[in-house]
Formats: sequence, structure tokens, C-alpha cells
Amino acid sequence: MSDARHLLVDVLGKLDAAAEADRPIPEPTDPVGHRSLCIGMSVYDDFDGAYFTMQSIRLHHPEVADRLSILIIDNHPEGLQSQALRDVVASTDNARYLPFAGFRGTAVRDLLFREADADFVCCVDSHVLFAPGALHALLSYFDEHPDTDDLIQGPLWSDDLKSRVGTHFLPEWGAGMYGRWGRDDRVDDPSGQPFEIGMQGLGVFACRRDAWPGFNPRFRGFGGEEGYIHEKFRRSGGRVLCLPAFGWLHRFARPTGVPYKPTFDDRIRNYHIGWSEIGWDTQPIGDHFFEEYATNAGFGEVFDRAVAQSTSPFGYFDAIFSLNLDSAVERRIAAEHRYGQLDIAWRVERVSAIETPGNHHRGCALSWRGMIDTARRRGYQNFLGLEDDAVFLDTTREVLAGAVAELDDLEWDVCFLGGVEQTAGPGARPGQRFIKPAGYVTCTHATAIHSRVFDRILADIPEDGPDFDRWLDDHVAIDQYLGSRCASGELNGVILTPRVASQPALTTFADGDLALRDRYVI
Ligand SMILES: [Mn+2]
Repeated sequence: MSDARHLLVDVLGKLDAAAEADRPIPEPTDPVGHRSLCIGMSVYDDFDGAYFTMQSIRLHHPEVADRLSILIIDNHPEGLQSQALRDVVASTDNARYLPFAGFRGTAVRDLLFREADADFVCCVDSHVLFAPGALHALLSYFDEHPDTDDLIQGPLWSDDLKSRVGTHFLPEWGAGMYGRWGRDDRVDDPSGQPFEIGMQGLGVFACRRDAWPGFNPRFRGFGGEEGYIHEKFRRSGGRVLCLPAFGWLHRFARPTGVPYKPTFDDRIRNYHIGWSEIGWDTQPIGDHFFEEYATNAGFGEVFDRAVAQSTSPFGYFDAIFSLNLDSAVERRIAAEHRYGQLDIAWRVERVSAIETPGNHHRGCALSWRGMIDTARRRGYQNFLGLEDDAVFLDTTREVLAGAVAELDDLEWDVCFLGGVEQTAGPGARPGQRFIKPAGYVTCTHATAIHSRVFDRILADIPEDGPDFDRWLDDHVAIDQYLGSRCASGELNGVILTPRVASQPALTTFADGDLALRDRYVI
């Protein structure tokens, strides 16, 4: 591109961003009820693709229409195309629209499996057309194998419709991606039996909903799932199968450009996160990327930073939520700056805090309840909740690295990265240097919650309404509730030592963080 064109693209991008800040996100549409198979797609500025994919399913697969639902997650719901997408879904029987702006990336497809109300889920790119009879073949397979733990994929058709060009991926690197198209001749009999493959491109894949092993929730941006997710199916006792009759066509060409920006750092980071999770040697990732891209300006730094991000001690947490009122824009910007200093900005998910002007404890407790519910729905092991005024100690990374190693050996329920110890706990146990049992700790500006108590806390704190009012009368605030439960031993609470997170007001109190006041510089 010429410099002038670059400049224009840059200006247009800024105008779009400004317009997006004011554009309302379309409301989700109602659930459509349980079906055998939910076909889910995650869409990013691809109205045309999603429209034709959805309508083709409805027009060209009538034999299975009554057994299907369609779920569309809009991963750029602030975008120009979103209202039109919502409108067409809203007018479609058995289809549901869900906006999701928490983070961007191909791993958002994980949410399709969490949200689908169906026995089986077929995940499809928003620009794929199924071969005639493909969905019938898929449902027939599932009817015959209702308890299957297998991942079912099918052959990619060529654009000229004359051949099935890709049945699987070969375990080879090419152009910054793991997996190159391969072809198994057994696909030539379209009514043939499914055969086992190592992996396949993820334009179309399907499984029993409860057999979905999940993408790593730390994935961001484009790529890194192929090979990794296939291995996870095998680890959980399933196979990866190519079903010859389950053919699909993929629009590869994007003559007007790709709306999202695939970046090296996302991809390198995703590969390291995924391969580390399943215990694969990560060396070939670097070998490939340096072989291909070492001459790109600044590539070494990009690579090193992506690897460092993938091994951050904050990676211990399945999610990092940042609680922020929509109206508190300056606090959001300041918080994002601090997340940048900690190099966690790439994975922090902003959560819109519930505003209750009469009593902010009310909104705070409801917001925390909401985060716990979200984490439970997404199947997270734990999450770290940050409030937008949390400030951090100069040695946060080092202390947290030590702390998470100690957490690994412990059945903890609540972990305070900061707070005020109204009453001290029993003192550190043997082997504990960076954590100790929590007494009555107040404040929730940096608090992690483990999945083993999600249900219990959600049962304790009623949803909004008269029951919640009574709960709030009894407990006053979420931190009082957590603190008292930890003090009584009903929750197994731990607190970091030293406390790596504080709040500006706490650094002025002797029983707060006055002692280390000058070190909360992040
Ligand atoms: Mn695609």
C-alpha cells in the first residue's frame, strides 16, 4: 500500500472506533429451545457470509430442518453490520443472536458449545456452505452413536464442486500455521464409512455437546487451535473422524479485505499456550516462525514478548475480569494503562459494572455475582476479578509467580491479591512464603474465586429482587460476605504476602497498605 493509502486507512479506522463507542450493541434474541443439533457460528463483520450460510442451511437441508437450531455469536457487535445481522436472525425461526464483545478471536467459538441448547453442536465458519445431504449425514451418524466422544469433520470441497480437496491436515508447518491440507482417497466414496484422521481445518467441526473438551480460555485473536483441539479429543478418549458425506465449501477469497487483523503475537502466543497445556514440545513453533519471519523488522521482540505473555504468572487464572462502570471512562483508561504495565492488557476482559446509585454495595455485589455466573457458564476453573481502581506493587509479577506455585498445592476457594486484614488468619503454613491463610479480609479490588465454590456462592447470593435485598441487609457488601466466610473457615481463603494489589485510599491507612505505600507504583 502507498503511504497515502495507509494514512487513509488509519484515519478511517479511528473514525470507525469513534463511531463504535456510541453505537449501541444489539440486544440478544430469545432462546429457541432444545434441538438435536445446534449449528453455531461466530461472526466478525461478515453479514453476507453469515446470511448465506444460515439461509443455505434452511433452504437446502429441509430434511433435517425440524431438528436444527442456529446460534450466531456476533464477535463485533459494535460494528456496522450487527443490527442487520440481528434483524435477520430475529426474523428466523429456530435461530438466536448473541452479541459478545468480551474479547475477540477464533476461540470465541468455545462459547457456542457453552450456550447451545442441543445434544450435538456443529461449529461452522460464517462463510461455509454444506454439501447436499451433509447435515443429514451428520445427524445420522450422531443418531447411530448417541454417546460418541468423537470429533466429526468432513472433506473440504473445491470451489468448482468437482472434487473433495482436503480431508485432513498433515502435521506440518506452513506460513505461520500448523497443519497443511492433505487428501485421503477413501473420501472418493461419498457414502463410505468415516475414517480416522489426525486433524483437519476448523471451518466445520461437530461433536456431542458434553464431549467438547474446550479451547484454552487464554487464546486471543486468530489461530492456534488446529492440532491442539484434535489432540484434546484423543486425550479424552475420542477420535477425530472424517465423514465423507459431511462435505463443505469454504469462501477463502476476501477481495475487499479481511475485517480482523491476524497478528503474529496472537498466533505465537496461542500456539505456546495451547501446546504447553497439552504438554507438546514448543520448540518447533519458534523453529518455524524464525525460519519464515526472522527477517521481518522487529520479529525477535514480537516473538519474545508473545512467549513471555504466554508464561505470565497471571496465566494461572482462566480469566481476568475488570469491573468498570460504563460511565467511568477515565478510570477504565487508567486501569488499562496499568494492565499494560503488567503486560496483561491482551487478556483482561472488561465487565460492565452494574450501577446502583443509591447504594454502590448493591451494584458491586450483583456485579461480582454476575462474574461468578459467567465463569461458571464458561466452565472456568477460576477467575481473577479486578476492580478498576486496583493499583499494583512493583514486584507483583515475582510475588504472584511464587504465590501461584503455592496455590497449585492447595484447595483454595478465595484468593485475595490485596485487601485489609480486619482480623489476621492463623499464620502461614509450612512451605508458604507468598501466601498465607486469610482471616477476615475486606475489599475485593483484586480477588480470585475458584470454581469449586461458584455454585455455593451463587446459591448464597440471590439474584436481584426481594431475596437479594434481605441478603444485602444481612451482609452489607460482597467483601463482608467473603471476609466472614473465610474467617469462619466456611470458605478456604488465602491472601498474598506481601499484598500485591491495593487501592489509593488503602495506602493511607496503617492497617491497610501504608507500610508499602511507595511501592504501589503500577
Ligand atoms: Mn473461514
